[in-house]
Amino acid sequence: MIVAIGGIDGYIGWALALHLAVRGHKVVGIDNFITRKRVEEVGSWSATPILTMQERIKAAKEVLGVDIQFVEGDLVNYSVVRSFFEKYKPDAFVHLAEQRSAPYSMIDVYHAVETQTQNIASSLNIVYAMKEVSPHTHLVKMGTMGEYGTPNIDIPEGFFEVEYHGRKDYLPFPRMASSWYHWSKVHDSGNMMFANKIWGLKISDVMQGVVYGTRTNEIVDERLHTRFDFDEVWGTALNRFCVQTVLGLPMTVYGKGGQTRGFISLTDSVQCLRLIIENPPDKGEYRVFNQFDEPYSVLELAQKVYKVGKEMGFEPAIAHVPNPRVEAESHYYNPEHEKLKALGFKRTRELEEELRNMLRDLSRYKNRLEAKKDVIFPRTDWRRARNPVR
Ligand code: USQ
Repeated sequence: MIVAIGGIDGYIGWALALHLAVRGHKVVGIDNFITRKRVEEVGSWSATPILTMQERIKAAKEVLGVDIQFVEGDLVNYSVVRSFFEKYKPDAFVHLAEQRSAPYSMIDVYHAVETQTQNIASSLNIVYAMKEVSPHTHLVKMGTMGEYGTPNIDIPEGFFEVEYHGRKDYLPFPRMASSWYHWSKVHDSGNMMFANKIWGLKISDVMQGVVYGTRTNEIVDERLHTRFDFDEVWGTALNRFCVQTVLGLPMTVYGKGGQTRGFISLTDSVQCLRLIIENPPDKGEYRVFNQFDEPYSVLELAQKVYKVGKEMGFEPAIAHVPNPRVEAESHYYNPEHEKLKALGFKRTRELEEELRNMLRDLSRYKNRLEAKKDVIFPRTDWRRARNPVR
């Protein structure tokens, strides 16, 4: 298949490109390198040193024997998107090119507006370009489990049957997101559903949980590393806990740590995305997947890192710091996740094994982590936007 990856330079994008290329898919990526700039903006960098795109592509050829094509471009620019679709007419387009950090979107009004306008505009540009020049393309749109929030009932995969005042319907499950970033994905989901309804485009909307890990089966050489963020804005919970443990810093569990989320390893994330690509929807179908291995509370994860860290000779510690976010301390959480299993998804990495790999991999880059120690502790506060004057 010809698979296009929007955001190929990112954490999942690069790992997915290698995974698909090794399996014989023709991969073409597009990126404007904005994540590199935005991570620099908050004073950080990737824990793993990452090469330029040209060097990455060369390394993929030398190490894995695969060819990856690349176009530099911004998906917010419609003419760029349309030309891309006209040229490559991909069988699938995986949209991983949105601003993906909740804290980044909460910094101030500019970051909130930037997140929502860029995320929503890029997705709209893609569906318009598909409709105009490539209607056979299957759009795999990265959404987030955070769209649903934490309702006090089970969470279905996108839709549920509801009865109200004696009448029944099959409707989108309510979305109750918890950051401007997560809301941008909710708005996207509405737009994707509508694009499918009016033009019959094939769309898979992927509600993914928090991703963790430093490697996949294809990342077998230092030159093939994908990025790995750990600062308070770009790093996610479990990845940050491993970095904190390597640095001898306490793990920053926000509040009591009762917040529960679905988590998935990077290896399993790219496996799921491949299954979705290789099993496209029927013509005119819009489908929703909940993509995660297992739900864990934040405290449970910190305790796992503590246990594995201790076994490996680190001196882990857990700190309960005031929660900078507005979220429930503890709550019911039971999302369904059967559809990917029906496509053949089987979890490949056990959490403790993956934590061992992460702690080992990150220890090799301890100097890079030390150098950015100051940007690890949380400072972006949901209740207090920073001075918005530019
Ligand atoms: N948390 C801590 N300590 C930390 C960092 C986070 O306790 O040092 C807590 C947060 O308060 C939250 C949970 O861990 O309750 C998850 O936070 P996160 O930063 O790991 O993840 P989140 O902001 O939800 O966003 C990440 C990705 C986003 C993706 C989302 C999937 O950045 O792109 O959409 O995970 S989900 O969480 O399922 O919505």
